[in-house]
Amino acid sequence: MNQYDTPEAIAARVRHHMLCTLGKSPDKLTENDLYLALSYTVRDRLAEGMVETAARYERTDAKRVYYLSMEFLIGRSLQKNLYVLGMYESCKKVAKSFGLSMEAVCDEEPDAALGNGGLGRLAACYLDSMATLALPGFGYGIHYDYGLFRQDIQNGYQVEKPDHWQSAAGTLHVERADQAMVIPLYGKIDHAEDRWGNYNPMWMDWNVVIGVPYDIPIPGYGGRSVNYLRLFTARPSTDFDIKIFNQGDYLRAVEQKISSEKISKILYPQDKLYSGKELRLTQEYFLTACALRDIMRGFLARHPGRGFAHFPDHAAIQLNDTHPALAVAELMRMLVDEHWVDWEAAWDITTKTISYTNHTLLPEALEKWPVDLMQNVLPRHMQIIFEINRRFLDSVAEIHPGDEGILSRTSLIEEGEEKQVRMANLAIVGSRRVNGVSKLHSELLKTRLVPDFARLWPEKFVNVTNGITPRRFLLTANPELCALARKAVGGGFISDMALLKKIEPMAEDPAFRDEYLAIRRRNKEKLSKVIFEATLITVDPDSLFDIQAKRIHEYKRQLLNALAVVAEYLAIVEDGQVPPAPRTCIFAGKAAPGYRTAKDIIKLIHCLADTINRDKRTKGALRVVFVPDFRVTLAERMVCATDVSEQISTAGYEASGTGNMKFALNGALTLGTLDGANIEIMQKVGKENVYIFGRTAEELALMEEKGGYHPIELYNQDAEVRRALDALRSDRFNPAEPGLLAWISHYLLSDHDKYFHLADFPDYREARFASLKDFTDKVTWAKKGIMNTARMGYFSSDRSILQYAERIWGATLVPPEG
Ligand code: 26Q
Repeated sequence: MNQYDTPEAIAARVRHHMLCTLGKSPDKLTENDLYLALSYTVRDRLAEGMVETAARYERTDAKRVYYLSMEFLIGRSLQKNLYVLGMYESCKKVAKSFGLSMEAVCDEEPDAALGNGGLGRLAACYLDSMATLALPGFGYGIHYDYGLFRQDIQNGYQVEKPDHWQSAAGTLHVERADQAMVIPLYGKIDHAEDRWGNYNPMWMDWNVVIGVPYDIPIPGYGGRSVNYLRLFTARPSTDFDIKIFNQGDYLRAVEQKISSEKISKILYPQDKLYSGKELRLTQEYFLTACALRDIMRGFLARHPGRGFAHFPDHAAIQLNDTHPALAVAELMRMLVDEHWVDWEAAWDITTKTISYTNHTLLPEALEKWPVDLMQNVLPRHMQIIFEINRRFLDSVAEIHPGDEGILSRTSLIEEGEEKQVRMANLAIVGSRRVNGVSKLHSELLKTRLVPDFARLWPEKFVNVTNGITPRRFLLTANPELCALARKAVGGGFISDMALLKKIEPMAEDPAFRDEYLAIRRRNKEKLSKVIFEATLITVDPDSLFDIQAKRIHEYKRQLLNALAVVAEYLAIVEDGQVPPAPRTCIFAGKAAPGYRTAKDIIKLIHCLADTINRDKRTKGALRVVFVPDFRVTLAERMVCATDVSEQISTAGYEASGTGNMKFALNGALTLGTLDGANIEIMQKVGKENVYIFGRTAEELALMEEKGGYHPIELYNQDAEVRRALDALRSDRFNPAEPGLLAWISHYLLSDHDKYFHLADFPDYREARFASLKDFTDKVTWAKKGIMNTARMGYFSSDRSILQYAERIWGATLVPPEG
């Protein structure tokens, strides 16, 4: 036991922080007081761990991994950190001694929502795993003032509200003002020559932004290793301002102050169609430049005089999608312009250091920046990208003489009316490894998205299937299930999820099954309360909880789910069918603010909920709810309370999915297509423990080739499809607003529905019915759930990180001795 472990010791630290940090009497405290005092207590513990860990990494001189990401979707920290440090149970007692409930105390913390969805949450899971494995790995990101918008619902529509998360989360980070960074932007190139007459361009007359680091400690399980996430806030440069002030240009000085502070003001929502926003480009450069300066400073401090050729032995830089892909040009610029490394050597260093993870195959989601814009914001980088491209295309032309097609396809520059920089091509050319995030995705990446590059460099392309951290999505989200598993097989599975396999035989133990179901039932009850508080809708915890929670997007096909709900409703009220068990259809997710169809889908779900929940005939049979403001904390409450997990994207579109893993780990049965990681989940947990339906990616491609997709035929053939679509057109779900839902049948009956909703509909309906029937048999249901939990070990982010370390980074673990 150390000074942080016992309730008495923790209470003493709490009293100390009440008095000395918060300046309040420690005798009487509110939930918020205790939340803050405990957060400071944890921060003390983590600060010690961080110093100890840094010294260990220093001693071993191990290779460091730098994870560059525009997004880190962290969620809440206090409760998770207490679980990770083994302090939660003691804190519960402390809270009780003050007359407070620990859950209410944790509820004081706002989510740190510095991300949009899967990509940002993956980054957070990977930080957790790197710390748990004692891998010297550090996150670099932006310390946004405003995270992802909060979602309010008004009249069934999404309304975005600002998320000023820092106002209530003040104890998370450690400011490092002494390590601030000077970042140039804009300016021009002076095409000068050096004294030997060589071309020697100089980037001049730039503006300056200061990057101030804020470190968020990331404890590994048990707290022995504590890494950190370094987030940068943009500040105006006062030196520079003073110069302008002295020149008397007061307004310009103030203007510049405002524009530099804008850079870390807000996280950009992931929009369907993204058009080149200058502020976003400055954000991407700001992150990249701050990170690379920090990395370089560390390298030079630790290896003075070592020579840059050794840089790749000491640093691996991972690009989380193309958002930080400017790192390729920035590292080249630093080496060539600032450290006088010649171009070939600099290129060798760069392409041994940087690697790139792709997260999407959607062509419209590939990042491109207008050359004119980049020239203006980053004139020297634009020059460097042109030079990289010139040399790269020369090498391609040598391998494929006379093949103009391959040159235009692989060029870093897209020609046309407006020239654009293709960030994926820049990232691929500048990387040591390129990886997809599931087996299927990595295959499609090579065969469909960038086949030319895959042929040029077959060994560059690798797969690392995504994973999730059990510390948050099992230990914190489902402590009761953890306790049950621990009782049965010991606690090792929190840091070695493969050990969960050992609970497999427990599926045959009636007492274990009963307890498994009882835990699920209590979690569903808690979720029901959350749902009621948010929506005033009562749901029955004994009904099947069927949940689709993820960003709203056409390819994820919330519409397919909604259409099945309509069909099931009509079967009840028109045909008098009595379903084998009651089903509660739960939806949650945010739509990008500019994504019209996604917002209309949210409205549709509310229309269905209003009509169906009000209809007495559906009582005890069907319920529909949309839970607003999906975020990490809501995910934690949902994944442990789900019977059926909807993973129904059009095959070939969901790169991996990670929500699918969170639900399955907690024993929900996947109702899904053969897409992304669903395929691997099915292989691991067994076909008999999932509900798979729908066309494969290959079948869909073939259909497109041979005559295309004609949903009207399905409408004519299938009476249920017909009835559901006709009902949506009839205004029965929107009596107050005629015509409101007519778009749906147009959409779904169009040959241009890229997501083939109706093609999979009959099969989907059957799979839904099969799951509902199985649900009535509690023994079967419990067995299937237990098998899911037992066999999901592979999807731990610890496994993913070990594969990154081996296949991509060449990094080793640095565990504490003893
Ligand atoms: C781009 C430009 C400007 C503004 C925003 C963006 C932007 C932001 C976020 C583009 C994309 C994203 C996020 C993408 C994402 O979350 N992809 C998901 O990544 C997961 C982790 O690999 C996968 O599991 C999901 O399948 C994939 O959809």
